[in-house]
Amino acid sequence: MDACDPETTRMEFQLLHTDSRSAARAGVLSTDHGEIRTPIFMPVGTVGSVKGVFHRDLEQEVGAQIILGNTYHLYLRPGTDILEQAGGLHRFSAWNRPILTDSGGFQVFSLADCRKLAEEGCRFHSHIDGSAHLFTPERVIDIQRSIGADIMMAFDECPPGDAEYDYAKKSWELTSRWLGRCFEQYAKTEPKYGHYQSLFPIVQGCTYPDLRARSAEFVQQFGADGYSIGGLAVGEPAPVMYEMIELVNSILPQDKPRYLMGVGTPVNLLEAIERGVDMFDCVMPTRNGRNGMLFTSEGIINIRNQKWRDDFSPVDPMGHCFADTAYTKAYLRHLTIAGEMMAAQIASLHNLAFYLWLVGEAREQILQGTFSEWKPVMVEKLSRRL
Ligand code: PRF
Repeated sequence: MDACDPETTRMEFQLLHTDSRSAARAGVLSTDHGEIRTPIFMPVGTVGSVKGVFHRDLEQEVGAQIILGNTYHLYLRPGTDILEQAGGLHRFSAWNRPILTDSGGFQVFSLADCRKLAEEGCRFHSHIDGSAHLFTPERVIDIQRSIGADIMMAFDECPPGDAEYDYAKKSWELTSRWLGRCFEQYAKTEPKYGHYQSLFPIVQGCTYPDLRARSAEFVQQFGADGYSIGGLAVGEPAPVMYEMIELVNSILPQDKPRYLMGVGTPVNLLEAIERGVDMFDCVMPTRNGRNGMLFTSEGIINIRNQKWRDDFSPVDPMGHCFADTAYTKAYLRHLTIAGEMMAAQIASLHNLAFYLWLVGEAREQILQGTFSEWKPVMVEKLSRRL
């Protein structure tokens, strides 16, 4: 779907049901590239590809409704000129469902060399060839316009989980000033490919409740289509992360989607859904999958373990993609230990299909009114090591 009039379309979020015993919600987010049923997990396709998984399988086996791209990576390679010539990332990568892009700040801090943070933005050297670049709030909006993401992220700084209060406060203040500049640039610029692009602010504030609360209030002045929660799962204990999510979601508007960035384990997802989060992304299902970690509804499997050597049962008899029943654990273990590409593909497909099943099942339980009975049973199972 390409030719939509940006004047007349806008992203809509329909809240279908809120759980009576928790803050869990089920909804539908409408974009020009299709609907997203929330809660949802978004597979990470950093450079425009979810590693090792065909788009066909993402759609048909995994049931992915939206995927993620990264401003930092796509700007460095292939570059905005190629993306624009191709007609945007949807066309370039032949993915016709929604795309969300992260704004680059987080990746600059985790990947690039010689970062220099200042009021204007962030100077860095490419992790690929060492070349010098400057990201400013204006620039990352322009780049995301060139990518053509359905959902764009504001430019933020994500401090480490153990940041001191003074640093956390200064960082949040800078992120807040950058947010104003992001929305100014957003208002000044148009979508390039005819479909509507929304811009989500990112709530920061580390683990300091007063900063988190101020951030959750501050971001609302822009009347955005949705809100992201950043700065979590960066080294703080999980209960502290849950506390921050609960606090932030008690302040953010009820009628807009909330996206928890870069989280997490299957248990993290259920705990956050219970506290009112609607959207997630994480490299865990693909990255850990490539290392032989499989997430299942009965617990976590390390497929490299000796115990699977002669286990000829299916990879996951309860699984939701073809690879789960087509192959045995013994075969997948063999491929993993032999370092075969196919092992990474099978594990990635399995883990993504499992994550999408998990959020889809959570959604069903919310709609049926049974989420609060289902969730603790699931959490206990998901925490097991098989
Ligand atoms: N900011 C941005 N992207 C992110 C994060 C953040 O705080 C996180 C933190 N979990 C993951 N990805 N822009």
